[in-house]
Amino acid sequence: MTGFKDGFLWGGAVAAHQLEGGWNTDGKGVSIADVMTAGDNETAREITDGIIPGKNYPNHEAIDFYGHYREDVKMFAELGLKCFRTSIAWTRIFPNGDETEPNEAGLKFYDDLFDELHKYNIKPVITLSHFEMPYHLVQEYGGWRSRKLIDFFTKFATVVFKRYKNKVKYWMTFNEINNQTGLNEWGLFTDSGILVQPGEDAEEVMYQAGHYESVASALAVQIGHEINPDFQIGCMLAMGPTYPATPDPKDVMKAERAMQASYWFADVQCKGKYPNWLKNYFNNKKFDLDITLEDLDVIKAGTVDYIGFSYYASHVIKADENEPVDYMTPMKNHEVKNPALVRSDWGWEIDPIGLRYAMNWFSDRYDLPLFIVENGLGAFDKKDTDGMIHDDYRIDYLRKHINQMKLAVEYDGVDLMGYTPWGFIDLVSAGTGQMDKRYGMIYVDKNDAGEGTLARGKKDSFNWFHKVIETNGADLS
Ligand code: P53
Repeated sequence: MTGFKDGFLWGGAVAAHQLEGGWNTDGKGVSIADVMTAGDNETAREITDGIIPGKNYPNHEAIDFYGHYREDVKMFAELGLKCFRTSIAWTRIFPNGDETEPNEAGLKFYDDLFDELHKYNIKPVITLSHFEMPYHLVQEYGGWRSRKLIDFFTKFATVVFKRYKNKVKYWMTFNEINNQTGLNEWGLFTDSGILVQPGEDAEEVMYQAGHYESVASALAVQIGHEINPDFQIGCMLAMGPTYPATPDPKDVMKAERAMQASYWFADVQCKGKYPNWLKNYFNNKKFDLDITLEDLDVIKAGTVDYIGFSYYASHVIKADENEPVDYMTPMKNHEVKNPALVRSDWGWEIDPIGLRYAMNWFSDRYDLPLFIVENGLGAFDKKDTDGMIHDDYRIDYLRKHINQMKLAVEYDGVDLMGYTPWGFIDLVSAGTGQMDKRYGMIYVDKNDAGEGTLARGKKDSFNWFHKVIETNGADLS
């Protein structure tokens, strides 16, 4: 017996652009992921002006799930998954984003995929927008700078809600909608299709886009519930708690500011209103934002059913003596290492207790069910002399996180719907575009240079996670 409820959604998570490949197959349009090159730990992914021949675009082929999904789903069933989180590539349904009619071949692909999942009693959990909006909407409308995007997005949402109303129950609107609050080029592009132009205030642009997305998300929640009242529609936030570097109240306040600056999206999507600090901040900054009273009513009426979130790492922040404690002083200039923690090969601080902390933080504030829709360790895997990958480091990471998750459920009374480790089948990293930053329990034979047979294989973590699911989390050994 564990505290995990009957029907707990043990699963695995991916996103369309990171595994499907088939980037221009069956009428699919170019997405923003299709114009991002491969990088690595030191080199940022380049966002090119359209597709430039000769450049390496890892998402174009990815792991060709588009061509392998039947055999892959069979393996997911063998793993014991109760659910499978993926996204619907917007560009398969509306290749440019602003068409009047959807692309039937794209709709058909997801019909087939969902049927295949249901064959094995695996429930699809679907993100509507996961870093893969149509590139045409960037070129033509400047991405989410434009209010028109609300119509394009809700049209897309309506089409897929109707089409899959009997095949999908669990939905999320925008993946990691709060990534853009870091104001870096990557987050603004992947979340909102925005490249900040000279003379623009990145912060103001981000708040405008974030507002339109909040309205679009709230409309989608309302539309979805009308189409099928049984739908469970959540938000999706990147959760990485920020701790103060010391008990100095300046550091504590700085950490509080960092949390506010990132999780205002949760207030908007869960409580249906902007937090007071942010309303004042908009005024103090004299931002000229298009936020109407009607929008605020929409936001109020379209609150989510649950909080989906990713959790990988925590952060530590240190106040600067010479600077006011402001909301948007860039995190990266003030982030310090946590001496209590060790880091992954990519420098992400491994903090299982932080997951319990995050669950308490969300649960106390919003009193909604939680769904951990991403968690995992990106690592270099090496084949042993027996040709197998003995990824005990990954098992150790997952075990420690599940243990904390258990404590949050059993002792803290957190209402948890499920747990879907990220990239349980190796795929293209969103941040770096690498294949060799692996999260998988299923190995895929392909490297950073794009070489490999694409053959699938089981790592040790596969059998371990199978047992965890089978015992509903009782046996983590
Ligand atoms: P990668 C940064 C911080 C937190 C979550 O990330 C992030 C990122 C992106 O780097 O993204 C989520 O692949 C995202 C997934 C992504 C995964 O975390 O950079 O929802 O698409 O792949 C892991 O190691």
